[in-house]
Amino acid sequence: KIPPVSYPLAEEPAEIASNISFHAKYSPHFSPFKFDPEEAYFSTAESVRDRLIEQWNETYLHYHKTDPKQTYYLSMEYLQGRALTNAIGNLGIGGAYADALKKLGHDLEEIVEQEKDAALGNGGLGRLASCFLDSMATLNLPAWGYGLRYRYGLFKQCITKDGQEEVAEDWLEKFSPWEIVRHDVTFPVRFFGRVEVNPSGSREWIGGEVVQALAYDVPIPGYKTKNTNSLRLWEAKACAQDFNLFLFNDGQYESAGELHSRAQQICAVLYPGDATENGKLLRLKQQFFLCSASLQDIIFRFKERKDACGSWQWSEFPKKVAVQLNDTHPTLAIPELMRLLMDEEGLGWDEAWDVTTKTIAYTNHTVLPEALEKWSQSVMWKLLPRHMEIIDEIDKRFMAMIHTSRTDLESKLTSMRILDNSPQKPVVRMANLCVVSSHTVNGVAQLHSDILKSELFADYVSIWPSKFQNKTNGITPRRWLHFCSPELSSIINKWLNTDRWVTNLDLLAGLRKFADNEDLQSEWASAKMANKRRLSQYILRVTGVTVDPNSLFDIQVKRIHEYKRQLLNILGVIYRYKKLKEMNPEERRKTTPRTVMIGGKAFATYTNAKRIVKLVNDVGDVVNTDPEVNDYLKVVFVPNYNVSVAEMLIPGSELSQHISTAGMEASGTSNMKFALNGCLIIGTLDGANVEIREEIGEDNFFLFGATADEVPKIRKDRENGLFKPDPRFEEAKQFVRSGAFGSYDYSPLLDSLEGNSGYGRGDYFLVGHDFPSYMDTQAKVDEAYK
Ligand code: 26R
Repeated sequence: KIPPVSYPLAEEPAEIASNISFHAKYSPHFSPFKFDPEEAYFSTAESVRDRLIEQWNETYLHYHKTDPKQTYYLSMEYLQGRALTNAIGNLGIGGAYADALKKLGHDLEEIVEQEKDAALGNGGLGRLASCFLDSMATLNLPAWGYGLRYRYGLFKQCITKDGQEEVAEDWLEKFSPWEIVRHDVTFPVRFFGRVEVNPSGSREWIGGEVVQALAYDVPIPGYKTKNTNSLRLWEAKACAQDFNLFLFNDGQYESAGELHSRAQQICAVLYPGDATENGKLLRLKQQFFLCSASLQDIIFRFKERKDACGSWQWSEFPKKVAVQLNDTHPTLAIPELMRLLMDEEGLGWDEAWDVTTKTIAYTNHTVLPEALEKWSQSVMWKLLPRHMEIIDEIDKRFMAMIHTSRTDLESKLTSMRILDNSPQKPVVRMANLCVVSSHTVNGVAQLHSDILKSELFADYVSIWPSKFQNKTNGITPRRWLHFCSPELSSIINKWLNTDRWVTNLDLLAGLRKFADNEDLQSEWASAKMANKRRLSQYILRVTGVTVDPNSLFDIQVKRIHEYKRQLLNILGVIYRYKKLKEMNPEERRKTTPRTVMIGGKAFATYTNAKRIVKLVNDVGDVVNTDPEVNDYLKVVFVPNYNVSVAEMLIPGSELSQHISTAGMEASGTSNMKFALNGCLIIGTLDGANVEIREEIGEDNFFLFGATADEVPKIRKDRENGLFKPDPRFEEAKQFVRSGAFGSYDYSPLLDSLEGNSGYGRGDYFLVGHDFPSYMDTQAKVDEAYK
């Protein structure tokens, strides 16, 4: 037990300032006697962390005493972004810290910019995980996140004359003040090896290589509550015994440290490329590492709490533990929980299965076939022999159940099974394993959940009708309005006469009755203008392009993907540019000036996505330097889109584009962030757009394009040669082919929009089909803006 210690937490700016100075002096990170913005950031963060630690320990003790059912969110990704503004905002001490820093000669706004984004995720799925953590803490839910502490998170995107270049981003270069290493929380995680049958008949997984999982905890403070949850990130470490001193002293330095460097590889990077066999194996190791360490920790905590109150049974486990799988990436939690219960705790199959299925739930985040995980059975047998035995048994029992009680489904069994034993490449279908082993399966927006039931998981619905549910995604209103647009936030406070909307967004409906009030409108417009000016300055700083805050700010930011159709956006811009060129000056003056901003990262090996990035940049270079049109159109590629850039862009937006091919975007979450910031949407009926449109009203949503149920017929018609392209679409493509945007060869990209079928052809994403209705709808946007 730690001897009681009291550490007065400062409330007054003067005390806070001295607290910050204390950290600068006694926990220095740089040479003494300097207190530049960077040192000021670290000292400020440490001073904030002191407060979090108090609340955090109290929260843990509270959970420990009250032993509530606890949720564990298992995710390979967290896109946390920066933590400082969020922490002081949630603690309600933002003003005091700003004043304290002023006393120390610094400006809080500049200090928070010193922090590097924690980008341990790729996009929507990772940011959703981080938003959930924030909201669960705010709702006082006992909920922890588990993830991996990647040494290198998402790459930094640099734009060169060749387009996107990926550069490693060292978020831990100088240390993160928001993580605390728990040297006492370690678990062994095994790979490879073999299964041995003990004389008693029980099975044991032995041999292979063992690495240690070491816990790093990140505090997750709730808003205006003491509740502070944890995000526990695992790091892989080898032990001292794994270092071969003999080899080292023999001069064989690399071999001596081989086990150490193998352990280090596990958490080296977020999403290691899986084009090679090595890459696939490493990704699978990462997934198992997360699952095994987290479940050992969960079981340890369950037993600790149970042992404290006498005798207990394993059937109580699902009453205390809920494990939510963020997509199929942590699927191995299923066989790992089965293994721990049977091989380590001595339960029989039926009992272990009952506990496992009552504990585990699965969220699906995509219907794109290329994103549905399938792992080679041979790789799995090699890396995880005991888990493959268990998966094999789950598969067998599932088949037996169909044969005995659902003979009507026997003809579907080959595709419903967990194992795909096709001779060319036997694989494990992770989504099927999740569906069979989880008590609930959810999609992330109503339309997406409906598609799961009618397509991807249709065959299972009659077996378990109530297993399939919808949980429409959400976002934290703290980060995505209250903190990123303090101007708009205080206007809302003023008109609602409360700030309770920050934790209860339904209250925003109270603004409706003031919608026509001119004072509210002008206050609102001036907040928007302030945010547009701030954004303009940012754009100038990072791109050198001057944009006019009086033009319509039109933004599309998300990962670059053909289904998200940034190509539709830029082809529309290209057509607009061509028409502007053809106009006389007087005609141009009648148009609505627009600044089109597009940002997002392309996966390093996704060639067409990279071509889209290059095209947007090339179009920008031509348009922005064309004196005839650049008062009426600017095209900006916003480099290195990440959480912090989003916090700058979204408050300054007036129109945002969510224009995926209907049925392909599971939910989208930036659509919610834009809408929350009073931005109108141009979009398709896809993902959560459907529900947002119902909420914000049809007049705030510029709808266009095919609907999800029309898409299959449109594709079929095209295959049958029935597609008649709109002349505007042909003109836009032809303009690019003519070399108007430089000599780069865009034909592979444009060719993907041509022909009636074929790989990389036939316009699978319906850009050509939706182009005319997109252009007509953009014309309505221009009129509305006037
Ligand atoms: C395993 C690998 C191939 C892989 C596939 C897919 C890795 C990562 C992904 C990311 C996917 C699953 C993703 O990010 N999906 C997004 O989830 C968001 C949160 O639910 C949705 O808003 C968004 O529509 C969806 O694309």
